[in-house]
Amino acid sequence: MRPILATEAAALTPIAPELVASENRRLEPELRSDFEHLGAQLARRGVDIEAVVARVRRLAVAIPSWGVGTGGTRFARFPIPGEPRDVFEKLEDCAVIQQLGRATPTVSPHFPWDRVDDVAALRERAVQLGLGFDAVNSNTFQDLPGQAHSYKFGSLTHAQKAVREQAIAHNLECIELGKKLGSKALSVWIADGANFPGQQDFAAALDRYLESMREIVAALPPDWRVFLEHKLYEPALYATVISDWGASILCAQQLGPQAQCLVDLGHHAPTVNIEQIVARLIQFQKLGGFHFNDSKYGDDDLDTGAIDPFRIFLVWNELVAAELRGAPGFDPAYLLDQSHNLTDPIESLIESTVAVQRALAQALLVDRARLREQQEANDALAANRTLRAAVQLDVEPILAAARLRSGGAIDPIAAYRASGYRARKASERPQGLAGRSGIV
Ligand code: LRH
Ligand code: MN
Repeated sequence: MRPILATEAAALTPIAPELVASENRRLEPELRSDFEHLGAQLARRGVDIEAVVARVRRLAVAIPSWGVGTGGTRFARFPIPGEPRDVFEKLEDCAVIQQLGRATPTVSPHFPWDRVDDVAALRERAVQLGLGFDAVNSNTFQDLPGQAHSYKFGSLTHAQKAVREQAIAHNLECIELGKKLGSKALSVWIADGANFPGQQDFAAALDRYLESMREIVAALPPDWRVFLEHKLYEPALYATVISDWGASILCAQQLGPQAQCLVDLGHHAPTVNIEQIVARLIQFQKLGGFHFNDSKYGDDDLDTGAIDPFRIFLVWNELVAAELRGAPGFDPAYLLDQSHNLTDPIESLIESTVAVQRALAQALLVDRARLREQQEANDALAANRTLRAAVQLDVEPILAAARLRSGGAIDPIAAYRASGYRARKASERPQGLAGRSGIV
């Protein structure tokens, strides 16, 4: 590997380590007393706070490369100063999130948005920044300039074979890119569906999906997985081919052990019981992973935990229960998938990672022996109280201690704002050139 330039050395820890250390020195005395207090409270409940901290420190959440640029809606996008203009700058911003939060060691790339000429240089840059690559995302929901066939009427399920072959070839190319980057999974979300009753033969479309996915699964290295991501609607507004967990698990079972289901929290109707879907997917060894975010109405891609933190706790309650009982084949991938229209994406991704850690810590505090007794005794109220008791404790000292012990910031948002990183990037990354690096 060639010697690291001075500028790169500085970029390796995007924020001056001394700044983080001085911020921590300011906050540590308070954290220590809060931690001891919580430790005593938990000890009375028979919970070892150190074990909870250790488990939280082992959690790794992948950052979506498309999440560090500002997102938008069909109405508008409001870029902010210093937006990343290419995947190398996206990695730099992801390194800030990892430096301060110490829970996001990998980035999930999206192709062709993150396409580069020199993939080895991209991997080397990530290594220099202390990052790796998680699942690679294919994209057959947009047409590229000069593309032979349009995806207007679908991709892997399109009625015309030539379009399906083009989409399959793109997914195979993503696998090759992922192999060069050290990924171990391909994530496939397709927009395929219909806007009118009668427009699509539901069974024929699903048959074409399976036929195309079989070619993609056949190209996977033996230690890879493919994640099938279901979504109720949008952009298809009448019927989506892979619309729900039912369609997804049926296809994953048809496609074999390397095919698993990915649960994007925003891809369900508002009233759907997502934690029960998670329990089902675990039971049938088809839970591949998550795209965490939050929503009130549709696929709003809001910050995880910003709208309904209890819902993500209920999901983690199922995940922790599965982990503790040693559920067979249980190895979900955890990723964020968000679109940041009004906030600094780095702050939102830091805060959203903490929201995932918080849900894990709370789920680890559930008194499961007592809960099981109450469930078997049909004592509904007591069982619900036992579950809710876990979210009524302030677990922030556990999360801050986990960050501190992993070399991060006790208060990552305060450290980020004190660093002036965004202002520095605003001068380094002229606004005019701010590319459309996010979702719009
Ligand atoms: C689709 C989706 C999918 C990504 C895209 C960026 O709504 O959740 O996971 O490919 O967002
Ligand atoms: Mn998603």
